[in-house]
Amino acid sequence: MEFDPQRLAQARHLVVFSGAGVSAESAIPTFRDALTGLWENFDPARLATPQAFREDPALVWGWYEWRRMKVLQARPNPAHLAIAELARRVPRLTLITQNVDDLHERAGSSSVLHLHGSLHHPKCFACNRPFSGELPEPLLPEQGCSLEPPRCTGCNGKIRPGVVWFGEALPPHILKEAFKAAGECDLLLSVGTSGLVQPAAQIPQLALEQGACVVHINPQPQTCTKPEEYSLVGKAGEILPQLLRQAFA
Ligand code: BV8
Ligand code: ZN
Repeated sequence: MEFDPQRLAQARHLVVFSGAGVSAESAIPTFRDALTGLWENFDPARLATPQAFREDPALVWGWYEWRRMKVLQARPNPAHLAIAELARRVPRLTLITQNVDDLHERAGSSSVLHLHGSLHHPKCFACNRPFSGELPEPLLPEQGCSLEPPRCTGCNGKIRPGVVWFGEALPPHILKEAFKAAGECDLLLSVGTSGLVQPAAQIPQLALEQGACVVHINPQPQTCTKPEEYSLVGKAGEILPQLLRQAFA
């Protein structure tokens, strides 16, 4: 059975749950692809940790500044723009992202729930204060380099990326709001995520369990186990604009 795009037009509360795949067409490497050049021999789940930062702060800070540079050079793609347009078309939309870039915001989305934090809000590794200084525009070589992190003006501790590392808890209030939306929505679009990382990967399952319709949008076909679960195989930047045309033309 095919997914009927009219369900988008009939949605009462739509949740969009996005992963790195939604930024892929903005040339932002997905989490696994981000390990090239200097970092190509690192396992992301090992580099995106407090231990790695403790061991070699310049290596980790350099990786995040390289990724932030990629984001500053990037532009939102049709997938981000379609999601921002959806919010203007349905009665209620909750946007939950695993991404640490600000491309949803730059496409016009607001109140984005960042489950894994953001590249754009660095904070102090020692006292947790937000970094009050100005980060210079990162001009790193394409293959990347180590970069000493700036210091906290409050306690002189090392500044770290404002992201949630493996082994760190997700922001409780954001996770609670995301679970609540998944628990009460009638339609959830899961866009560009491999669903490997916990607890974020529970979001589509929670929606399915309470009877919502869940649609996966990914070039990799997703296994659908429930009657109300669909897999649209393709790029988000192509499928989402097409769904909008079919639903709201
Ligand atoms: C926690 C921020 C507890 C950092 C990220 C077993 C062993 C060890 C650990 C665990 C385990 N089981 C669970 C865990 C815990 C661990 C975990 O899940 N590990 C995984 C590896 C198994 N989880 C945690 O540690 C979490 N914290 O559990 O804390 C706790 C509780 C209380 C108190 C203290 C502690 C924290 C997880 C958050 C980690 N941080 N990001 C950073 O970005 O550097 S996760 C990071 O990886 C991304 O945010 C993303 O969410 C995730 C995966 O990245 P990608 O693979 O790039 O992206 P994605 O999965 O979205 O895949 C890309 C998809 O896009 C693909 O499917 C591809 O086909 C598709 N695609 C490609 N092109 C397109 C496309 N789709 C559409 N259109 C296209 N054009
Ligand atoms: Zn500090």
